[in-house]
Amino acid sequence: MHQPVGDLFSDTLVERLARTRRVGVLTGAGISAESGVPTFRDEGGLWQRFKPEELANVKAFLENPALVQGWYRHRREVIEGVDPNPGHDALAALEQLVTERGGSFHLATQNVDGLHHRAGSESVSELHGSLTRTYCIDCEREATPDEVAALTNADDETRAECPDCGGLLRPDVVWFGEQLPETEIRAAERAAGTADVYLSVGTSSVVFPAAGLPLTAAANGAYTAEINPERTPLSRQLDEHVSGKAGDVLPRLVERVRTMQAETS
Ligand code: BV8
Repeated sequence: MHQPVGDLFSDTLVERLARTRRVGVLTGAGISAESGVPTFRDEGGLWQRFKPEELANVKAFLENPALVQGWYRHRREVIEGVDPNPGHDALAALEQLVTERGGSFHLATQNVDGLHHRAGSESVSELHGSLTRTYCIDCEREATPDEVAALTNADDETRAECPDCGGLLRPDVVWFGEQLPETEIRAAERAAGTADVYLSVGTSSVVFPAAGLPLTAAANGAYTAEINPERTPLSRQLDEHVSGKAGDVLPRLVERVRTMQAETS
């Protein structure tokens, strides 16, 4: 385990990010926390009021569509009012640094808030879908933003139904027991399996298969680091744990990478 000397993170981590060819990153709700988006399992997090089995699965949705639709409606409203934070911006800047030196960069996110795209990240796999899309479970037609906006105004008791066929509308997110989108998880597993260095940022590392990606990277010889104020079940299996907030650590880390890359270019 490479312990940082003096700084939050080790020189090894900076060197790997500045000098190797393939960089992979996994993010979770923690990177959006500083934008004001509640996490799932922290104090006051989304799940604190509900259990995953109560909301994020098809059976719960069919048994109580208005509750689940209302929860996602609330989360959409939260996301409409927030912006990417310096943690998101730093990962977009890191992608630029890696690609401009001819390297490859891939970001896999469990988040459904679209903030990585808004920060300018390009190579992004949304493993658990996106809150920005809503579709009908019967005819599978995607609801337009205006139709979704109309839902947002519905009171919590009203079931949101497809204007065409009357079927129930659901967010285009991956619920427990549902398969992850094939192209997204395949790209993420390929990136983890070939990475020279892999960052796991802001995730409690308890939801699979996403939580397995940093382990895949480690098993294939990548230098792996976790950025999180707390330790997680993965901490002792990775090379380095950087104890800090993404919005504090990532900008400092990327600045060190930029300086080292400029020195050696
Ligand atoms: C599947 C919906 C096939 C979207 C979510 C293998 C082993 C064991 C179990 C399984 C397995 N394979 C499948 C399973 C079952 C299940 C699972 O993993 N269960 C767990 C709970 C044991 N997985 C599935 O069902 C997946 N489907 O594999 O299909 C299958 C099915 C059944 C059985 C076998 C195979 C589907 C998983 C997706 C579920 N959908 N949400 C939404 O509503 O958003 S999960 C939900 O948790 C979110 O997607 C979220 O992204 C995810 C993980 O949470 P985190 O992002 O990590 O957030 P959390 O709050 O937990 O943690 C925040 C962290 O940030 C903390 O560590 C905190 O310290 C840190 N932090 C806080 N502030 C900051 C910070 N870090 C940095 N900076 C800060 N400022």
